[in-house]
Amino acid sequence: MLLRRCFLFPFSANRLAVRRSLHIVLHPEIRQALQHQKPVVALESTIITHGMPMPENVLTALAVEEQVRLNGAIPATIGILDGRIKVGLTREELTTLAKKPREQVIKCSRRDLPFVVSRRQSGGTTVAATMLIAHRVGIRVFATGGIGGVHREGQESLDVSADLTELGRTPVAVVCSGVKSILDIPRTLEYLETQGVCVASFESPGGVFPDFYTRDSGCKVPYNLSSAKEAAELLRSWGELKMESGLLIGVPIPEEFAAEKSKIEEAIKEASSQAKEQGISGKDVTPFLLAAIAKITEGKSLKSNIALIKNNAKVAAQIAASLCEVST
Ligand code: PSU
Ligand code: MN
Repeated sequence: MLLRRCFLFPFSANRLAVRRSLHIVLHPEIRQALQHQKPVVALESTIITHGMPMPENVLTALAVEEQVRLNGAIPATIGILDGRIKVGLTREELTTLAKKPREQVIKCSRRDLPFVVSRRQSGGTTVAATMLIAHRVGIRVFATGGIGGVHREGQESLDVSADLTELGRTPVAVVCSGVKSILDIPRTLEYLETQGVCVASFESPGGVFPDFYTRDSGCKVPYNLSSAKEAAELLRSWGELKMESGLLIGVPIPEEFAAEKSKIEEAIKEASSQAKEQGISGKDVTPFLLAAIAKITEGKSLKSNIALIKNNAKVAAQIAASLCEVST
């Protein structure tokens, strides 16, 4: 597939010199792509280290990268190996990270980065950490499954994902299937509004926001994008305005993989009460709930998870490519 160059890309001035940063190692393909202003899509690695079991994690990560390439962009999976922050993990590195015993791999959000680097540890980067690193090297588009949010009863526990504050302060466009229905979606959207994050749905008439496993969270967002081109126009204006906050694009899960709302709700309730009983807290909550829901639904939720992230990678690549003009 012919890769396109960005001629009118509003960030090209920034991108002419690929930004160098201590502790960050760019894969040569990514360095070249950024130097030549080709479309690049960042991908996170917590989904590999903490979000899915083996071997689905590796297979999904590779399938997601393939989707990005098939749709005209270059994938840059971000993760940490022995204290080095890698942008563009190779297949071998990705497999090494996935195969490490869980206790040796840290789930790295913004706050965890300096510690993990100082101890030369390895880790999967969350949406927050991946955004931060992507921005450091000049990548503007990032695809994932779902972002973290305000947890149910978060108004009591203050369990609010650092992904939301990162979206408020880092200019990266995150393409996802909205906010997981294990979270409090209305409060998450309120919080994003407070943080000044522009939130839009994608090909979801009426601006209905997706909720990860199903297409309709029952919540509306103010804007809907009806094509990758429209999304690219939004990104262009966002760049021209030099917004210092992120952008969130919610793509509903493909119809054929969507879960039945009542069944998934039941599984979520069951998983949440298991978490409470077992005293799961802090950063362990999300991985625990994802694994418990997969078990309760006998793997169905995992299938939905894989389908939606592949679809998001496709949309993100099309948006990144659409920001560029065909080279002649
Ligand atoms: N959604 C998934 N799988 C995941 C995550 C989200 O289906 O692994 C990860 C993402 O990396 C996200 C993180 O950034 O969980 C949020 O965790 P927390 O709520 O602890 O911030
Ligand atoms: Mn949390």
